[in-house]
Amino acid sequence: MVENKRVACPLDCPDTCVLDVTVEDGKVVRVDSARDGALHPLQQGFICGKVRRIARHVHGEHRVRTPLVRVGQKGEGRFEPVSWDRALDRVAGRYRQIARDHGPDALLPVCYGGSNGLLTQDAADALFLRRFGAAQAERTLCAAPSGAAQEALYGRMAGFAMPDLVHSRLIVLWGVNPHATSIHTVPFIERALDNGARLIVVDPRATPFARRADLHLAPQPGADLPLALGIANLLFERALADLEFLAQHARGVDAFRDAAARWPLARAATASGVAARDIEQFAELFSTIRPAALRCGWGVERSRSGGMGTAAVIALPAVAGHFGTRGAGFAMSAGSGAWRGQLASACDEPVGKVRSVNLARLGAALTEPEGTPIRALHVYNANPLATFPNQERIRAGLLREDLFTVVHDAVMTDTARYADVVLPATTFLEHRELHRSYGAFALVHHEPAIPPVGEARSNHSVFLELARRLDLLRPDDAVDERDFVERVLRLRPARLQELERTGMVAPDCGFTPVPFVDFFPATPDRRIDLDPAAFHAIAAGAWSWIAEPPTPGGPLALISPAIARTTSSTFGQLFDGDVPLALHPDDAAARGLVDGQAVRVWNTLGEVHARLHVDADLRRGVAYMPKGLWAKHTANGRTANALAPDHLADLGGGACFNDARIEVAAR
Ligand SMILES: Nc1nc2c(c(=O)[nH]1)N[C@H]1C(S)=C(S)[C@@H](COP(=O)(O)OP(=O)(O)OC[C@H]3O[C@@H](n4cnc5c(=O)[nH]c(N)nc54)[C@H](O)[C@@H]3O)O[C@H]1N2
Ligand SMILES: Nc1nc2c(c(=O)[nH]1)N[C@H]1C(S)=C(S)[C@@H](COP(=O)(O)OP(=O)(O)OC[C@H]3O[C@@H](n4cnc5c(=O)[nH]c(N)nc54)[C@H](O)[C@@H]3O)O[C@H]1N2
Ligand SMILES: [Mo]
Repeated sequence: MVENKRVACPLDCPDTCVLDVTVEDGKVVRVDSARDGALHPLQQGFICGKVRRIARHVHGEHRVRTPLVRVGQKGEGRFEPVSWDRALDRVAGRYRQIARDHGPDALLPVCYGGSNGLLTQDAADALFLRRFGAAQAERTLCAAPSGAAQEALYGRMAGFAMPDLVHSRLIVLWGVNPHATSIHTVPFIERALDNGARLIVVDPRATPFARRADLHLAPQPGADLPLALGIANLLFERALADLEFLAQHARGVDAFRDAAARWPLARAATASGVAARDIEQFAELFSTIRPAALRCGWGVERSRSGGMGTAAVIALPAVAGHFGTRGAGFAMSAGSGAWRGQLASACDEPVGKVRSVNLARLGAALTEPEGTPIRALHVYNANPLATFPNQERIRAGLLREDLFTVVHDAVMTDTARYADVVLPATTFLEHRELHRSYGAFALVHHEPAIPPVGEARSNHSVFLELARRLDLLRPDDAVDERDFVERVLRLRPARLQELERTGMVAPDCGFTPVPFVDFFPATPDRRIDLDPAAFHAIAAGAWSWIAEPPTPGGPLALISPAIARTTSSTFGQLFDGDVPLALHPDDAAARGLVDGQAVRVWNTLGEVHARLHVDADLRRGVAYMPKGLWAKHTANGRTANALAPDHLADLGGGACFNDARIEVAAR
């Protein structure tokens, strides 16, 4: 039987596509963009190649189909199938025993961005984990420094709507690579360029848009703060700042101007590695062309000064007064800020007094615990061995014989190979989901398109089963998935009906609201705060920059941004072969290395064996290897995260992937 189903993609991508799924005898045979009805304006009727081919992920050979228990050594990947009852008894039994012997917060949940859905995280999982008393995981792998920066300056105000980029006369792409990470913004930017808009890209490598830009600034990774403050200083110094806008809509302006004044042109140029004349040109374009839109990505935040760096970047549209018209403003997590008062948390269970563990330091938490050691990990929506910094330390932790590791995933990930128990998870095609986009102004809801593959079960079902087995459920608990949906939705009746009818709805401000017209900063006085109190609390002080990463390494900076073939590590099982390490031709020549050569890449944290790709698109002194690779993608099973340090960013306790410093030699 052939059926058509409609679902929405909740994977960790800003674009949130609504999909038409053709199902034949319970199997997915075709996935494409929804074309009629419920489409938000960002999607434009196309989807990425990864999700178009998702049937290989859902039904392919890497799929985990039954619960598994380990029979080999940890990491060996040898397992034996067991029934759900036996697997859950074993997990619940161990959790109970660990709680008794070591306290319940010896259990650490490890959850990150595998699913961004509102039913697959912070819902039944939170109910179970909070009642059990598990440790609290600080989810800092991504968006923690930039989230703190946005909160401090703008109170997590929404950004501009991506489709409105067509109205911009100047577009700034700062630390973002839309061709890989948010492909639906690409046509809007192209249309603006076709209409004569100017483009500035700030990125240590020449991304596809950098090659088309009027101006490409390639700073040293982690040096956005001196660059952005240097630009702000020029704007003030040369009377290019919009003082009227600042007087009306910002506070802390004098303190910010003083901070910027510490970065006169020559000093900003030296510190950022960007030529003084390019900084001047940025200031000139940015102050004279309107409307101007600044899209800040997540490349900026992943370093020691990434919080302040992001804050300085998103302060620039305020200094130049780029708000209040369509096609102007800034955007990061654009749509997230628009739902205030319209969505509630799916779980109102209070968090007890439990220890808190920063996941960006998972390896340290497992190998050098402060206090009682962690005795159990429950991994879901995450593949920490592939995606978290300081891979070797995480591996050492996962190898601990006294650590009980449960991994709940749809496929046999690198992390799952180290598990004691692997539980098969449903994909979003196999469970109900509710998802708020972080790129589009849209909320989507869907029912399963196909029955669970094999014996897969959803996060919802597994956490409730565990809660039941550990006597944590109460008779009056409303724990159906629909009850969780109901608790989340605080929409006005008309919007609720629209969501029920079409599966998608915009927030109250609509699909394409305009900053400073349809909404304002969500700070207490609705002004932009350019001297936030939160910044004064950090050790280095407000608007300060740390020149060098604290973790020593080699002379080259290694960045590891996203690629189009994976979503973080998701879908990594679907391609094989060596993924190269890229170096600038001069850096390769200085080491006597040639394209295609086998190299070893190392620092004090680890070593990766890869092939060399000589790449003139990189800034000199910068090496590149993608994020989200699996062990099988390099010759020695180690990836960029074996070289990524686990010190924390200045704001939000964020991970510092792009602070890796390395050396490269022939192997
Ligand atoms: N070197 C380097 N590393 C990085 C970064 C970097 O810039 N450089 N960036 C970081 C960033 S931006 C992020 S967001 C993180 C992401 O890190 P992770 O969240 O660990 O990575 P993902 O690949 O998104 O998701 C992990 C797993 O979730 C599973 N999953 C999906 N849906 C479900 C579900 O419904 N239930 C269960 N149980 N599992 C599910 C997927 O199958 C996948 O294996 O990685 C970070 N890692
Ligand atoms: N296909 C696909 N789409 C994705 C993802 C994916 O893995 N694959 N991941 C999703 C997730 S979890 C996220 S967080 C977003 C991330 O999406 P993006 O915001 O695009 O972030 P990154 O890929 O980390 O890096 C973007 C750019 O920043 C540059 N960069 C690196 N270091 C610096 C620096 O110090 N300063 C500056 N100015 N630039 C720097 C990199 O060269 C890169 O081109 O994309 C989401 N979308
Ligand atoms: Mo991310």
